[in-house]
Order: sequence, then structure tokens, then C-alpha cells
Amino acid sequence: MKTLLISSAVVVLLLAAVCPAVGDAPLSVICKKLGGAVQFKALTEGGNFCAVATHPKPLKTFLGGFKDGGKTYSLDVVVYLDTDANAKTGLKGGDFDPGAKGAEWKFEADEVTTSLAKDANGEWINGQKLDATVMKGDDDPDLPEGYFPEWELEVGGKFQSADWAELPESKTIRLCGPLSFLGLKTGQKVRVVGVVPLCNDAFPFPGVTETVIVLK
Ligand SMILES: [Ca+2]
Repeated sequence: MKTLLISSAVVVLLLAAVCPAVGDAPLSVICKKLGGAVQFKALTEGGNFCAVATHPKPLKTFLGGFKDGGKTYSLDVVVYLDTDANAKTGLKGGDFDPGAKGAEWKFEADEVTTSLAKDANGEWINGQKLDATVMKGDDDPDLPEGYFPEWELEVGGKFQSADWAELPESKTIRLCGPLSFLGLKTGQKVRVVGVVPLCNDAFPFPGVTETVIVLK
């Protein structure tokens, strides 16, 4: 009987994780290669729209991970924003861009190897970071003055600029952009799509999750 109860609880948890959430509840993608679910959230804060992604394990577990000469996993995520909740406007999408159809904006975390900081001798330290890209459809938009897209890290319940050279313990990243720049207003209905490219290795793309929210 005890086994049966545990099994039922597991099934409920799995269903909750796999089914698209309604409203502004978190969105999940089960990604076995990352050891669990990647949770997405979309919200407004202080005049900004923010996309949030929480990985199942600390970022440093996976960043720069190479095995047998190849990269077998990555923390890359994409958040698409369909600002009119209308799949007929925006990106056309397709099999090479799962989740893109109908989106007006694309927020992307893309792992790159680059110079992160200088050491005590003034030599550059190379390492990995998650690069932030904000695309308007397929185009690089002109960014408003003072806005520099970056994936921030949640540390101790607060978001902060990421020091990728000395990465603190964190599983959650956030990329924000001004509502006015993105053409968004509170009360607007938008469709949000979270994508984990690593887990889109099957059809019909298990690494994609989406929901419609009303911006608060
Ligand atoms: Ca659209």
C-alpha cells in the first residue's frame, strides 16, 4: 500500500511537470540529460519584463562540460515572447527552431568560451559564460540607451550580476528588458515559450513548453 501511494505521488509530480501550466505558474521541461526539470517563469518587475530559468542543478555542474572530446550537455535556454498571443504573427518557426512560431521576441542564453577576467599577473582568464541575446524576430534590435542585456544569477534569493570567473552557487538565471522597449504593457496577454535545446533531440520536441499569461 505504501509503495502504491508513493507511485501515485510520483505520477502526480510527473504530470504536473510535463503538462503546460496555466496562468503565470512556472513552466517546466523535463530534461534527463540535466538530471531533472528546467523551470521557466515570466514576470514583470520595476518596468521590466523578465524571463527566469531554473536548472535542476547548480550552473557550475554543467558549464563547460565536455566529455569524450564533445559537448554532451549545455545550459542553453531560449524564451520566446509572443506579444499578441497570436501564432499567425511573428516568427515562422519550424523544425530547426522549435517553439519559435508566432514569437515577436527571442531571449537566448548561449554558452560561449571567452575572456572572463584578469588574474593577479594581468593575464586573461578564459572560461565559459552564458551570453545574453535579445532578438526582435530575426533581427538584432537597436537597444535603448543604458540597456545591456545580461543573464543575472539568483544568489541567496536575490538577483545579481554574474561573476562568471568565480561563479557563485546558483541554479537560477534571469534576463530582463524594459517593457517600453519590448512594446509591452501591464494587462497585456502574451504567450511565453520556454525551450531547452539540449532536450529537443526527439519529435515532437520534448524540450518546449508554453503558456499564456497576463502581464501584471
Ligand atoms: Ca505573434
